Amino acid sequence: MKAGLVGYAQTGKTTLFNALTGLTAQTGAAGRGSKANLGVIRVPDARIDKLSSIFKPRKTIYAEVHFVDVPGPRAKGSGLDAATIQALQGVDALAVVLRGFPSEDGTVADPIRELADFDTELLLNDQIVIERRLERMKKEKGREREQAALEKCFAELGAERALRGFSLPADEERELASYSFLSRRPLLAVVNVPEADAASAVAEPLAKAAAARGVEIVSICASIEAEIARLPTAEQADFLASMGIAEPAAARFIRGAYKLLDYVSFFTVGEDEVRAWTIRRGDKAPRAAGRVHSDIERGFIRAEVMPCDMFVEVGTEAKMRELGKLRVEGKDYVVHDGDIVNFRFNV
Ligand SMILES: Nc1nc2c(ncn2[C@@H]2O[C@H](COP(=O)(O)OP(=O)(O)O)[C@@H](O)[C@H]2O)c(=O)[nH]1
Ligand SMILES: [Mg+2]
Repeated sequence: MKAGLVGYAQTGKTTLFNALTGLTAQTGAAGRGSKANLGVIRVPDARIDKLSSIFKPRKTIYAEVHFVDVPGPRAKGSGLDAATIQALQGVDALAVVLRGFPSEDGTVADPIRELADFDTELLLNDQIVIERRLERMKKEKGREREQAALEKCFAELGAERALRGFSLPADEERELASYSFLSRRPLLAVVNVPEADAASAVAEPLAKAAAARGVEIVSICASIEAEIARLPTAEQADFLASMGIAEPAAARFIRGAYKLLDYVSFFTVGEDEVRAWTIRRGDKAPRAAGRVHSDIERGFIRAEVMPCDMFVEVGTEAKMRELGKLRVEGKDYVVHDGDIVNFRFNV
């Protein structure tokens, strides 16, 4: 998964990026360059840890999230520049960082306002794209359905509603497949709260405002988390506990993003490799096979499936088979979160 951290200047994007990735990109004015920072983290997963202790494989591979720290608009209403738009179009999840701490000059935090302003930014950008497209289409023939779909989107945006909650009949939906509207992307809001609120849940009014926009929200204190990320791994858990924080920012962020995108994980196991793979909830076995290799999807015969939770208790595939818990599934099988899958294929 690729996630883009966006938002206004001085909201703590780079600090959060550092906290999530354990890297140290420059924060503050000096770090506000035009280039995006790139980082990768492994998705923590206790199930993979357990499988790895059973198989003792040569390689243990966790799912990964790639992060881009996008410079973003400098001030409200300044619009999204071309570089930002391009960076945003390449990500699966948009995460907007909202300032929840008082700024250096003492300006109070207003994350509800900031979320509304940023959403407007996305929405205006889509409006411009659609307007231009409709203008050009006037001269083209045979594109009535596409035009109708775009006009409906345009009306929705005109009512100041983002497109993420907007649905169209399937035939019109297909016409929009080649567009990547920013306001239609799943959006995760990360409110960067002061240290005193590091362990608190998202404030009720902000949680409601986010829900009304169809936005998932998590609360993180980026400055504390960045400090923690710099500690040796062995000391991190104690420090978190002393702050009353149940789990590190990366884990909370990833959970929010997975929920938002409706992602689930399945596993492949063996002496060579224990590995987590990410798919969308509802994906069927051949599509899941395609994550591993396109040949396996092409030559898919069947999938042998065991639920991970039961497997780690039982301990061996032979016993699972005896218990009748190793199932053979075909191409219509919907892969579940936590399935251990062995694909049979022929190419
Ligand atoms: N008090 C406080 N300051 C923060 C926090 N996160 C970032 N800052 C400060 O806000 C300024 C901007 O941070 P930066 O991460 O560069 O923001 P960006 O412009 O969004 O990338 C820096 O001076 C940070 O030290 C936070 O959680 N609390
Ligand atoms: Mg920055």
